[in-house]
Amino acid sequence: MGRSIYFCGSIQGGRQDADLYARIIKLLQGYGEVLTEIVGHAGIEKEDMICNAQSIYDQDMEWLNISDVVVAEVTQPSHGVGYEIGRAVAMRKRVLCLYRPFTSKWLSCMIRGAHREDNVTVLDYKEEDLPEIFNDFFANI
Ligand code: 6IA
Repeated sequence: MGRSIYFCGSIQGGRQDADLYARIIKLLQGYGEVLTEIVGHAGIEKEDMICNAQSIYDQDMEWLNISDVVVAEVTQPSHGVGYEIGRAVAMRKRVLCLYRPFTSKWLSCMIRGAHREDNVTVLDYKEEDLPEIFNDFFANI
């Protein structure tokens, strides 16, 4: 069995980076099964978001629980992504947070400051760096 990867990206927080999420998910699929493929889906509209929040929450928490590793794109601020990262840290998961510094968005100290050598990695990146970042990251897992 390959790895289970939980990918986090903004949904209700704003879909500006949805195409980037889809490209990241494609790369991650080279390293395991991405449980949260929906995060990269194009065309999620506001109407789709009027949904059964509790069942989505329960499903996502189950996936987070069984995942081997969590990868989060954190440039677009999102309550859900921050929550998922906090829960993943509490579960002692290996977490990789990816932030693009060359935008107008500021990264929360609660994400930046969670960086630890052993389990939480917070990286500034450019998209072209991702293949090398993922190669290095997954080589140690
Ligand atoms: O607060 P946000 O919505 O931006 O939080 C985004 C994060 O929460 C993502 O990493 C997802 O794992 C999770 N999440 C938030 N909303 C959903 C969702 N909505 N489906 C699955 N995971 C979600 C339903 C959309 C669908 C009906 C098209």
